[in-house]
Amino acid sequence: MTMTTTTTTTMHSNHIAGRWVDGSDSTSNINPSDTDDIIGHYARADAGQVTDAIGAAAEAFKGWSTTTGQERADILDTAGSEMRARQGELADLLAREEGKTITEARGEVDRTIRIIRYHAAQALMPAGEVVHSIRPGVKIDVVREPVGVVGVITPWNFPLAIPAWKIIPALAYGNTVVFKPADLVPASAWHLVDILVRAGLPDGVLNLTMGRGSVVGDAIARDPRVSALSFTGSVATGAHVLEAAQSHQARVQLEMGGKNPLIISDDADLDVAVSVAVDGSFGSTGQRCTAAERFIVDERIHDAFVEALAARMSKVVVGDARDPRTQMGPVVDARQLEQNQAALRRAEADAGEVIGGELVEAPRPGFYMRPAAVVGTKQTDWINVEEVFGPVVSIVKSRDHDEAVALANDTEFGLSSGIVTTSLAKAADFQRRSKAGMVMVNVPTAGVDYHVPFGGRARSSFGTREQGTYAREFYTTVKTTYVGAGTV
Ligand code: UN1
Repeated sequence: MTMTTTTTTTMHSNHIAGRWVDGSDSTSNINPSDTDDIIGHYARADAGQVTDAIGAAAEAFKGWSTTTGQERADILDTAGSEMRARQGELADLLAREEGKTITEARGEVDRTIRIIRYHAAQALMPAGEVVHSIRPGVKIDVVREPVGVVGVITPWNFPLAIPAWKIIPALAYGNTVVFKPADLVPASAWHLVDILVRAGLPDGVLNLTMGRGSVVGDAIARDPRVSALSFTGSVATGAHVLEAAQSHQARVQLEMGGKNPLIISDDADLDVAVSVAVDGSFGSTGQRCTAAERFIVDERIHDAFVEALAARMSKVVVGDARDPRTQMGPVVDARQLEQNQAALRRAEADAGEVIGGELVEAPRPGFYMRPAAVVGTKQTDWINVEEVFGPVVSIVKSRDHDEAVALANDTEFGLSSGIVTTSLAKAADFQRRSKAGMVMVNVPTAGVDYHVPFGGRARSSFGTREQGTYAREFYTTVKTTYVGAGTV
C-alpha cells in the first residue's frame, strides 16, 4: 500500500514570547518508515533564544500565576477540544514522525486529550487547607502556589503524551513553561504548542525551543530563572540535567531508564503470559521505558513458554507505521537500529540463542527489524543489566518463586515490574517485595493510566511522582500563613 505524504518545505519556527521565530539552524524531520519522506523542517534554537524564552516566561508568570483556575481550565479545555477534532490528522503525523503504529498513535492522541481534560479540572481543585494553631486565636492557612518558570525536556518515544503530562499540569497550577522536545520528533510538539497558544494562552506563558539537548536543554537547565525542571530521557542526560539544575537549586524531576522484569510463574496461563509479554515488550517497537526487557521464567514452564512466545513473535507483522495491517513499526532511527543489533550480537556472543531480530526488507527504506528474544542468558550477562530500548528481550530461567523475585530485584533500575501468575499468594508476595515504583500483576509492564502516580525508584527516577494528583507536588510550592486575631 502507498502512503500519502505531503512533504513540505515550510520552516516550523520556535515560539518565544508569543511570536513564532526562526532558529539559527534547522533540522529535517525524517519518517523512520520511509527515509525518503521528509515531514518538514524545524528550527533549532540557540542559547540566546533560550535565554529570551526564559525571560519571556519569567515576565509572563506575573500575570498567569494570578489568573483563576477557571480561566486556565477554559484555555486547556479549548485545546483538548481542538485535539479531539483533529485526532486523526495528529495521529497520522505522530505515526509518521516517530514510527509507532497508527493504532498506537491514535491511542496516544486520545491519552493526550484525556491528560489535558484531567489537569484542566485539577486547576479548580481546592489548593490548600486551614489548620488550628497550637496557640489560641491563631489560624493557619496552608496554600499551594505555582513554582515559577518550569523547564520541560522530553524524549522522542511519546511525542505528545509525555510533553502533555508535564506541560499541562505545569500550566494548570499557574506556572509558565519553556519546552524543549526531542530533536527527532518536533512536529507533534510543534502542533501541541500551536494548539495551546491559539486556545488563548497569553504571550510568554508557553515557549517552544526546539533543538539539541547539548545546546537548548543545557541552556534551560543552567538558567537560574528556571525554578523547576521536569525531564524524561536517558540516565546520562538526566544526570547532566540534575547537576546543572542543582547549581541554582531548581527542583528536579527525572524519569529515566528501566530494565524491567516480567516473572512468568510455573502456574501461569500460557496464553495470558505470551500476550502480556508481547504487548509489554514489543508494543511501540519496545521503545518505552516501561517495556519489560527481562523475562524471568520458571524452569517448569520455560520451554513451553519459549515455544509459544516464538510462535507468537513470528506472526508479528512488521512494516510501515501508517499501514493499518502493521503490528510493529520501525525503530526510530539508524542509531537506535544499530544499537539494537549490536545488543543482539553481544548477547549471542555471551552464549545466548537469539530468536528473531532479523533486519526486514520493506518496500520503502526504513529502520525495520523483527522482535527479538535472547534465550539461555545468565543474570550477569550484559543484556540483563543495561537497557536496550528496542524490541529486544532476554530470558532467564528461575528455579522457583523466591529466586524469580530475587532476580527481578537484581537491577540498578526500578521503574516497573510484572508477574504473570494464577496464584493470589505469589501475586501478593511480589507486590510486597518488588523494588519497582510500579508493579503489574497479569497486565503488561508498559501502558499506564494517567490519573495515578507514575514513576520509579533507584536509577530510574528522581524527585516526586508525575501524573494524577501527585503532579501537584512538583508543580506547586506550599506557603504556610499564621493569622492572629489582631488583639492582645
Ligand atoms: C507507558 O508505558 O504507558 O518514556 C508510558 C517512557 C515512559 C512512559 C511510558 N516515561 O517510555
